[in-house]
Amino acid sequence: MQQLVEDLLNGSKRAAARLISLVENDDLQKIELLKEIFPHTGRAYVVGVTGAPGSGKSSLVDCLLQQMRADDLKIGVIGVDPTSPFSGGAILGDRIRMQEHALDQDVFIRSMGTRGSLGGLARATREAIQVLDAFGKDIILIETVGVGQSEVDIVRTADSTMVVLTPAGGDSVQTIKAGIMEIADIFVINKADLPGSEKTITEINMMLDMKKSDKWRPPVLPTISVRSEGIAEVWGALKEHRSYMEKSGYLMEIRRQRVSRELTEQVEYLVKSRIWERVKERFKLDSLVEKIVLRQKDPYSTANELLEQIKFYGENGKEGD
Ligand SMILES: Nc1nc2c(ncn2[C@@H]2O[C@H](COP(=O)(O)OP(=O)(O)OP(=O)(O)O)[C@@H](O)[C@H]2O)c(=O)[nH]1
Ligand SMILES: [Mg+2]
Repeated sequence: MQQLVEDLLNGSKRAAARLISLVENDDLQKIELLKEIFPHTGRAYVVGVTGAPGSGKSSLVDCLLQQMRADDLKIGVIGVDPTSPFSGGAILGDRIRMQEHALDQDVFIRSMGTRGSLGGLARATREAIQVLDAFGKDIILIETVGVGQSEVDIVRTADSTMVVLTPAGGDSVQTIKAGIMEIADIFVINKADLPGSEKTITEINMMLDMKKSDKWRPPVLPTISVRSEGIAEVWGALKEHRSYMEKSGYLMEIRRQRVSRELTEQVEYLVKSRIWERVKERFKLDSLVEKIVLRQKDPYSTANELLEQIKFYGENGKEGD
């Protein structure tokens, strides 16, 4: 693994791919790995791209990639699909266009599916970001499908978030879930070649204007990704938002909150796994379950008994509660 990390730091795409598989599979070595690469992280800027299925996220990411490469930036792309159990990069048809970039040494593309739980996916995504950050990517684009809670969790990892919408046609944009209004730093109205895009843009602007705030006012930008139209404006807005985040101190603030959340999560994860290790070592859970089913015991006192009887040791071997 030491070798893999070294290769990663030396720019090996193969090492990056293998290390992401490692974190994705929740490999036992993963904590060691994350420790190892941590000093090399913190440089990349993370951009979330979310929106309904088929709204044109991948096409937009593809166009943005070209813009960013023209500025000579090194780019990582992670496609996260909570509805897909697959992962590894070669599954979604819409990624085929992006494969054109596969030969570019400075572009790394990877897709990730659920495999485990959704919470696990958000975690694996964060860890994959760490790997690409250590790999030296300047910008990491995260594409997530949909706008449910799991995507919001993933988006919380991003420094800037773009929400991709399409012209509402006859529908009113009022149907947009409240959640997205909150997470968007930039609204992209893609497929602006379709009817109704002007109306959609006006409506979103009106909604944004009702929310009085002295903070960042998200721009609402039309694009036609299939023709690479409007992309320079989106890239410009992204750079503006980044500079706003840096100058206002919000970037430090959200990164601090993120670290605090991750530390909490990591402690909870360790406590949980160590307690379960001990419990499983000492007790036959099945027979306890049986007794509870037969009403010979109740789950509440049983849980207390289990915790009272196990000794909980920290990493240095000292006994604790
Ligand atoms: N008319 C029009 N079609 C577009 C535009 N951008 C994307 N599309 C088409 O919309 C379809 C979906 O595009 P994708 O980029 O795969 O959308 P996506 O949001 O990544 O889709 P999922 O990842 O499956 O959620 C494709 O057939 C694109 O060719 C656009 O600006 N105008
Ligand atoms: Mg896509």
